[in-house]
Amino acid sequence: MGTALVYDEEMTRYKLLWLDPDCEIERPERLTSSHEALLQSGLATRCVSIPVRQATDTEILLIHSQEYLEAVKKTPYMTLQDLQQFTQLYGAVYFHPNSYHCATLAVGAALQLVDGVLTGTVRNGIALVRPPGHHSMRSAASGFCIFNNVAIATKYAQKKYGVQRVLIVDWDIHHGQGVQYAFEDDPSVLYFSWHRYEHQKFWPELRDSDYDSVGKDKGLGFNINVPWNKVGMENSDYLAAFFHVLLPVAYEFCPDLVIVCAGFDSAVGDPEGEMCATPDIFAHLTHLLMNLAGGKLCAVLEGGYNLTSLGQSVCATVQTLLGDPAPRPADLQSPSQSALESIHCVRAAHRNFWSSFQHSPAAPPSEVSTKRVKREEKDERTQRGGATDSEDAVTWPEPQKRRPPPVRTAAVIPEDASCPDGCRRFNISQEDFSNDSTGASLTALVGKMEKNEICNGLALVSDVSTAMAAVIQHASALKQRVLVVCVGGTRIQSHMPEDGTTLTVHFNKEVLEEPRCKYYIPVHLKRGFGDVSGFTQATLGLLLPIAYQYDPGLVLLAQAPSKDRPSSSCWQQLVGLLLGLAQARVLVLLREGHEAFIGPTASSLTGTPAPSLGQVGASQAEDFEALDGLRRRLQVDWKLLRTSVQEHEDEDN
Ligand code: X5A
Ligand code: ZN
Repeated sequence: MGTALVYDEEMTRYKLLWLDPDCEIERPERLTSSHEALLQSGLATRCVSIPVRQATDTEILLIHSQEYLEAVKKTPYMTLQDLQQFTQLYGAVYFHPNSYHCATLAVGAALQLVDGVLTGTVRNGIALVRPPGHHSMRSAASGFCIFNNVAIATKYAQKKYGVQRVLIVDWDIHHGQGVQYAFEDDPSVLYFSWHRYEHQKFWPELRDSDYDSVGKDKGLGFNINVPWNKVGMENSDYLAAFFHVLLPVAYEFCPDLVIVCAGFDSAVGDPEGEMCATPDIFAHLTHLLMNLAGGKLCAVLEGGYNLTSLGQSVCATVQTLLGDPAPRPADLQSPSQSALESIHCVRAAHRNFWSSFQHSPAAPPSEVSTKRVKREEKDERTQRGGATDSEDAVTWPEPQKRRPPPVRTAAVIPEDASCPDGCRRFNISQEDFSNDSTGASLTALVGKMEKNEICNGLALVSDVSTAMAAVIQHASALKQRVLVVCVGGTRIQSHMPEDGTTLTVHFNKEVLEEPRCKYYIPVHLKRGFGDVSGFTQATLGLLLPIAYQYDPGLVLLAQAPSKDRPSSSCWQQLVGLLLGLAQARVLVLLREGHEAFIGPTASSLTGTPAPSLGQVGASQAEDFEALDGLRRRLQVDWKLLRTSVQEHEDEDN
């Protein structure tokens, strides 16, 4: 199952024909250089090329009005003067005689991608298109956009394939108001957008882009806006928005298809966004979406105006779609105060619509409201000494090369057990499968993972504690931080070091324990692992933020003996999400007697998207409340757990 690349040079054949400082950044080179970056890095040849086509009138009319379509259709025959005049009808957009043709190809490219993914020709893919689409409305062009590629693709997927729920993730730095307007009363489409807002001072300066636009009528709750009120947002701000807003809702929504409005003007160096997130972050944003909808993900290019940053970001996204391990999310800071204010406000605005937020404080305290800052306040950009005049001054480190190991998944299993699909059998002693040889095999395996010869692995062991101790000892000799995720069991037997060389998160149903130290975190799930919503809440809102901040070099996932086991789809989600850490160096320990988990574990480790969990209903209040309480206690140490600005709690410790 491959990754589609939908691209055609024809979409580079239009440009701005007159002077307009607002529009000059939208240039043909955006596409040529992104495509060139994919060719140079060798990623393009690994993708399945899918040709573009022109969208039909009927398809364009899924979103746009007849009058608007007819008007745009006349532009190829206009004089330069007429084109300029026509352009004046709209905001921040330009027309060229070839714009209409390219706009039909951009829509057609998105539709071809949807076809590829929904027929199963490919698992996922990206469409590199111009013009972008997310600003265009039923009867209006806007912000370089003519037809709304993603909105049309969404309707098309629903109509042609009977897809029920579509999640649109708009990580472009502008608000896709066109997408919001197209679906704001439609509960079958969940639209999430973050965007530079600056209390309505940033283009398109709409009141509708704020966090309190939550959808209308039947679509109440299905429109989620995260307004960024300051420039300079970083990786941790974006991840916090994913962990604490998008992902809990997305899992609850359970989409059948994910479409990304993949604008890369949200990355560092972009003259429009002026944000500080690095291109690598798109590897993680992509990864975090790849276990939704059974992996059916279509990315459609929107903005992105710094050609270097754009090329790197496109490559980070495509390489992740292809299944290569993401780079380590090094040095994550606390989300900024301003980002936390926004996240707090969004969660509060949606608390009645999504069970994950039901314990969020009701209304943002007035001093935390993002409306607090008066609009006439001094411009942030000049205050920060940011990139007002020279965008070229912004630099960032070259992204690290991602070199996937030659072997993806090793399996340490008894001789008589058959090797799961896609795995390489890895036993030190083939003849004698005893405890000792298992230990030796495990340490040898960890050594090979460290040397980048094998990416990840699973092992069937007779005693999980002993195996765990052996792995931890060996890993610490290699000076690797180890994240231990233990599911089930009563208490971790082996004595874990508490110096930060390992971090243990222990999900269990049986015992209620207090965290012993910053590096031992027991998570009590009263209702057990059968409770899908409690499990996802704990994984998304607690485990992942801590794990990303800890940034392990190795992840050890162990299933301890327990009567209560997670469903295999929960387990696969957990494995899939953990693969975003430690460059996918994940070692899974399964206990003899749990052979049924070998297949699903292997499938996830080899990169198969986890099956959907189904629409996640509300968990019993007590679990959510307990998890929220734990999250609040731990956020002193683990700042990526924060969902709001802290007044005094921080200083308590
Ligand atoms: C697709 C996109 C931006 C328009 C900016 C107008 N449009 N100032 O990024
Ligand atoms: Zn944009």
